[in-house]
Amino acid sequence: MESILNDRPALRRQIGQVAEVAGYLWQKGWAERNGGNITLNITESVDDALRALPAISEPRPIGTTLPHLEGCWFYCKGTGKRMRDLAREPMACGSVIRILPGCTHYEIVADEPVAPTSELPAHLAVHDYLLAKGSPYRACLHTHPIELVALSHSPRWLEKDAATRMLWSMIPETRAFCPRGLGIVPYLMPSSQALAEATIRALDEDYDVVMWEKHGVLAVDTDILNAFDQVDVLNKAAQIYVSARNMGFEPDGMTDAQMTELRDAFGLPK
Ligand code: 2HA
Ligand code: ZN
Repeated sequence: MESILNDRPALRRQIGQVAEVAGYLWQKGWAERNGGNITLNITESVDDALRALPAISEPRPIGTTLPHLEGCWFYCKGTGKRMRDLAREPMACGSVIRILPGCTHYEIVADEPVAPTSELPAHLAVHDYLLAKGSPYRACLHTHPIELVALSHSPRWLEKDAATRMLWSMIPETRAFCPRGLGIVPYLMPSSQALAEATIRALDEDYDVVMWEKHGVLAVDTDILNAFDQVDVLNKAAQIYVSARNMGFEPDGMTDAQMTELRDAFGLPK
């Protein structure tokens, strides 16, 4: 089949990682129906032949101006598409788009005219923010991890860094592998510009993973596997907390001294 992935091993590998993660999301029960979305900044894998391809859609508005996305290309999960299908057919359940000059519109380039994710405003705003600060992060993941979303239903865990401290203290790896913790975004309408703006503010407080209250998380990292891993270690910690509560007790958590020792031993940023 004709695909822009043919004869482009770097791009094929990146999209293959998206498909791999989509399968994990489904298996974990974090991607009911069309839940969750993934975008990948693939600009560095775009060659002249790809740049020369005509669009397969009309220009579509982003809804805002994102000046750092000039010349950028993205793989985006398609709106309404299921992660479990994307795991098998990433180019039928997502598409490659390019940002048009002026950074107010995009167009779909390949392989099929699949409309990008409903959370495109938040995802593109995040990529714009990452480029503006010179970050090496190129992947953005939104998913609905069960235990983390459950935590966000209690005001106790919406206090700044309350969930971060509890999750870090459940098992040492959590702090080592999600070293910036969990930022909090108060409930806002899905797909809204307000949610996009609040997400950027939360990331800018120095988090790689942020909780959208009573909805899900958004995570950023160098590639999609690393973004997934950060959410996975946080949710594992939440599951340990839930298990202890189900056994009838509030878990002690590691002590402050043990946590500080870990931070210093691993040279962690917080
Ligand atoms: O794409 O999860 O938040 C489906 C969603 C929107
Ligand atoms: Zn969602």
